[in-house]
Amino acid sequence: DMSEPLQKTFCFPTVWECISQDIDHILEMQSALAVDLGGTNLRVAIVSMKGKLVKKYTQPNPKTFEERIEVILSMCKQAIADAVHQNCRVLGVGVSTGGRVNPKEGVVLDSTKLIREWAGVNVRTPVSSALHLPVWVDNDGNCAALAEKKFGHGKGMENFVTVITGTGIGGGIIQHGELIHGSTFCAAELGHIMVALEGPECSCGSHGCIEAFASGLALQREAKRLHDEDLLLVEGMSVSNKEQVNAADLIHAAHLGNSKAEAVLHTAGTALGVGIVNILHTVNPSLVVLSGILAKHYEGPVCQVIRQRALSSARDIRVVTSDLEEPALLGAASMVLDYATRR
Ligand code: BMX
Ligand code: MG
Ligand code: CA
Ligand code: ZN
Repeated sequence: DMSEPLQKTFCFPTVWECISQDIDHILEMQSALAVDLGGTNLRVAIVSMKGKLVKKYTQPNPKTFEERIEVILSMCKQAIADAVHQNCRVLGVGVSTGGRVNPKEGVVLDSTKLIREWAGVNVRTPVSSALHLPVWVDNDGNCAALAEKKFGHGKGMENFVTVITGTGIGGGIIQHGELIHGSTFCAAELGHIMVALEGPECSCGSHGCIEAFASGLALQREAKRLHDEDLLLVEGMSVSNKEQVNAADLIHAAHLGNSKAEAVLHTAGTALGVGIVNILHTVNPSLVVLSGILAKHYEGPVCQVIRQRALSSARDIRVVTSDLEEPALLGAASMVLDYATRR
């Protein structure tokens, strides 16, 4: 019998193995460009179908409209060129941005002073016509929620909320598996939930918003204030440049036992916690995902405030810190990956 040795020498893959390897190969190649416009940075990334950040680019977010569009386009062109070398086929561009966004039109309706010259701006048209790719746009907090839903703790969850702390505070609400945008695309601006009648001034022009207590910018403001009053530095601590004192220095000081810094962080965590209790009493989600650099510092205080101040039916909520590297970018990419591959 001749077939015996032949079978032993070659190991033929089954038809099914061939097909699934093919599919894997295609999935690997398909990717999205993600753009994230924040109060400080403009970031672009190549993101694979599986949510892998293949390559990331960062620039300061320019202060003028024209320069911003110019930088977006040049960063995207660079990323498209690099994607070719990485064997990635770019299906489209997803844009995550601070501000109120009409995602149907790809228009930023208005923004706080964190992003100047960014009101009544059509982002889709210039990006799409320069790059010859379809473009999706949504608010950054909303994008963060989409990322949690597709790749993070929100997988398979019908009702959850995310709060992302960066320069400001962004939010996203998933209800019945979908984002809530509201009647004028201003829903889920969770950073501007107010928790004090006479609180610190917010970048939106109001007072007492959770963003004015607990954002990166708010902590930086407090760190600078303490430093100006010679109350920030404790033994074992130094800052190289007084202009660059920031939230990290405040956290460092608190960990070294600076009680003033601890008090600032405690107020910030409490304000955020009270804001989140308000969210629980509005949409009653089953999960809250905290993300951004400060999330792990806030998880404890937020849980404590919920235990103390939420109605008992809302108290058993799960609060977790995101395990995603870049929720806003991943969510921007998910708009492309979900819609561009829909049949
Ligand atoms: C501000 C507001 C939100 C945004 C949030 C987080 C603007 C320009 N921004 O509250 O729309 O979600 O900041 O943004 O109106 P980031 O700057 O922290 O990324
Ligand atoms: Mg951001
Ligand atoms: Ca939002
Ligand atoms: Zn505000």
